[in-house]
Amino acid sequence: MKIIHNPLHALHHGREEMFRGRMVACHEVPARQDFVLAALRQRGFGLLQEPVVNAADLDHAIAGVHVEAYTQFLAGAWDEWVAMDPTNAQRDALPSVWPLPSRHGFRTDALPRNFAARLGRFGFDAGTPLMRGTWAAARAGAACAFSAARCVLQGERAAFALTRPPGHHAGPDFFGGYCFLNNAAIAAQAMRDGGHAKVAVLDIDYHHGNGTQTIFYERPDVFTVSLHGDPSTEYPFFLGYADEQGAGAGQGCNLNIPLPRGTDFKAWHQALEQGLHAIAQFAPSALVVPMGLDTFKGDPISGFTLESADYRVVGQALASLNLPTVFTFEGGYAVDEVGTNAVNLLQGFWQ
Ligand code: Q9C
Ligand code: ZN
Repeated sequence: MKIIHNPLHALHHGREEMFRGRMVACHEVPARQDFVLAALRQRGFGLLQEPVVNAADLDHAIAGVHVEAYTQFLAGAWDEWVAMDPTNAQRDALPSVWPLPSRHGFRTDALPRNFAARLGRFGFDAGTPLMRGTWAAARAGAACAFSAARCVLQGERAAFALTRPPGHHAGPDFFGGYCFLNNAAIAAQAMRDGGHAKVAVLDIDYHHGNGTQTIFYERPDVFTVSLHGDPSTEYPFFLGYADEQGAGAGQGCNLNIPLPRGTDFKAWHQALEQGLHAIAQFAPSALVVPMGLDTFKGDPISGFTLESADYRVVGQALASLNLPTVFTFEGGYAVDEVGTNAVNLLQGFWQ
C-alpha cells in the first residue's frame, strides 16, 4: 500500500485548546503522525512517500471542496492575526465570538474587517488553534490526500494519506474540530474527477464527519456514511443525527449511525456491517475512509471501547467491499497506541 505522508505536518503544533472555560493542552499533536510513521516503518508495512503535486493542480483540488473566500482567509490568517497586535505572534489564534444562525438576527453575509470576528465567521469552535504554519501544513496535507487519490486512480488497490491536521470536520467554508482542509472530501472529489461516477465515504472516526457530510449533502454522486458517538452527547453536537439523509438531488445519499457513549466492538461492528451494506447497495466504484482511531478504549477524549486487535477485523471488513480505497488519517489521541492501531487496520485491509 502506498503511504503518502505529510513532511510539513509539524508546522502545525497547537499548544492549548479552550475546553469548558479553561485552556488545556492540545490533543491533536505532531507525535500522532510521527508514531504512525514509526509503526509503519517498524512493521515494514507500506511504501512510504511524500506527495508530488504541482501547485495549480493542488489549488484546483482544494477549490473542488472549499470556497475561495475561505482558502484566502486561511492563507492570510496568521499575518492578519499578528497585524491586529504584534504580541499575538507569541500565541495561537482562537475564535471567541460567533454569529448565531440568521434566525437570531445575526448577519452571516456580513464579513467584518476585524480579524477576531473573521475567525469566528470561519471557525465553529475554540478548540482549534491556528498558528504560523497551519496553512502550510494543511495545504501539504491536502496534497497527500490528492496524491493518494491519484495513486488509486492509477491502479493501486489502496493508498493512505498519513497527514495532520485532520480534515473531516472542515466544511466548504469553515474550520473546527482540529480540522482546516477536508482531506477525505478532497480525495473523494479527486476520485470523481478521475472518472469514478459514484464514490462512497465511510467515516469511522469517533466523531461525526460533519464537514464531509455538509460538503456532499445535496449531491447524488457521493454517498456519505458516518458511524460515531451520538451527537446528543458527543462532539460536534449540532450535526450527525440519524434523520439527516441528504437533501435535494442528494436525498438518500447520507447515512448517519450514531451510537451511545460506551459502545463496545460487537455493537460497533454491527453498525459497520450496516454501513457496508448500504454502501454496497449504492454500488460505488471507489471508497474513501476517513480513518479515526479515537474509537480506541484508551482514547482520552472519546467513549467507545475498541481494542488494538479489533482494528484488524475493521480492516478486513472494509476490504470486503472490494473497492479501490483511499484512507485519510483523522482522529486518535491515545498517542502511544495510535501507530499500532492504524497499522493493524491497514494490515487487516491489505491481507
Ligand atoms: N477536550 C477529530 O477527532 N473537542 N476531532 C474535544 C476535548 C473536539 C475531534 C474536547 C474534538 C474534535 C478529528
Ligand atoms: Zn474524532
